[in-house]
Amino acid sequence: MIPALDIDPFCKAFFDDPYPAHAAMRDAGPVVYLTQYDVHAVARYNDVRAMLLDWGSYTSARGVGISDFAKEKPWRLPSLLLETDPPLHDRTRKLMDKVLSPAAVRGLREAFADAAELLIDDLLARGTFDAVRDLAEAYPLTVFPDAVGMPAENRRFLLPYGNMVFNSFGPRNSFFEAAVADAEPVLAWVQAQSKRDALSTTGFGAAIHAAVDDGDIAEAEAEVLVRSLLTAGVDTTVNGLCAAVYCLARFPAAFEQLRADPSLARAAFEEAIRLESPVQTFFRTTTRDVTIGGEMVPEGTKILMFLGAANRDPRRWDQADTFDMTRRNAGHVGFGAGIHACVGAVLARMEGELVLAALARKVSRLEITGEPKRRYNNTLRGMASLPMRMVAG
Ligand code: OVM
Repeated sequence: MIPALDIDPFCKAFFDDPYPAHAAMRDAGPVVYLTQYDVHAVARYNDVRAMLLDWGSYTSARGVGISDFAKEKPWRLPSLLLETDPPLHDRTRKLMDKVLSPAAVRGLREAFADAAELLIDDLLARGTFDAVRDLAEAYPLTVFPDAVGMPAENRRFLLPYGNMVFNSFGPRNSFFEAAVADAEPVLAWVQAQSKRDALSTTGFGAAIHAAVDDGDIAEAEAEVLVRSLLTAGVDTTVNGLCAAVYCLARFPAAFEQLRADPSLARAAFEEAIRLESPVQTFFRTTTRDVTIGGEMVPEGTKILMFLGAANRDPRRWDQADTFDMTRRNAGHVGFGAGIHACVGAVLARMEGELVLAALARKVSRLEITGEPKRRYNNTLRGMASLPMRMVAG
């Protein structure tokens, strides 16, 4: 028997405190049925990881949201990376792996480091600020569009666009409706920015379009792949940085540890990703009758993977709910796993490392000075506002 639970993982109360519900799903069994949405779910580390690795049994091509592309028209043209299986996936992924390679990312390191230093100096001069708007959003919104080769105008549109797409993986609830209320200009802008002529001749965007000349992909495909960068390259990092700053501000001993050894910056960012899991969930769809922990789940079933619950599963992690930047956190699924594992992780980790290293070297005190406000999104976990004071030293 697969346990049936009436948990709603797409409502305000759940987003405010998902952890009791995560535990209830993990403890109920390896696979559960969520009555409110007629979907199955996995929340234990081992089952989430196994599902991420078995793309043959759990397809992404029917969408990685609650909507089944075999039954409903997709909300937007499907991604050629995220919402595909091999062999198409492998062709596009190979190109994106090359565009976002460690060597390509390394070439940006100095510019990204300078931007991080400048940002923290500026925030120290101000003293008080909002760590969401002025730090977590400000940094990726500067460095990432530059790296893609985008023009300077309207870059903030990347935030509402990410908010729309990540909400669209959930049900058509009030969060989704609010996010798409004024979609038209943002969608038009994103589409325009994906075109070759809109992008500089250097940068990730140009590198994707160059593959058209080599005959590797079609022009229209290049535009959809650039769109993937614009979709997944900002909001995710914003919430990762927000998670890291929020952790360091709440755990002063951890911040002291980081100040004493700024080379822990990379590990601190990684631990924040494990603990807060900015991308909380994705769906898969079964391609055949499968067994999960001895329970049969039929072909064509939507299964919700709780990455955030897996990353705090006490079956896998000691002191799972504690922020500990010295723990061995390799193997967390905050960036996914398997063929769809985050293609931009090298870049995201560098951004996190550089911002946290600048904080560690320049700041002596991090203090939350007002009520943190949560941002509600069907997929992303993050904050809308985090009032903060920083002291130099
Ligand atoms: C894409 C895409 C969109 C959202 C998320 C994502 C986390 C990728 O358009 O390819 O990965």
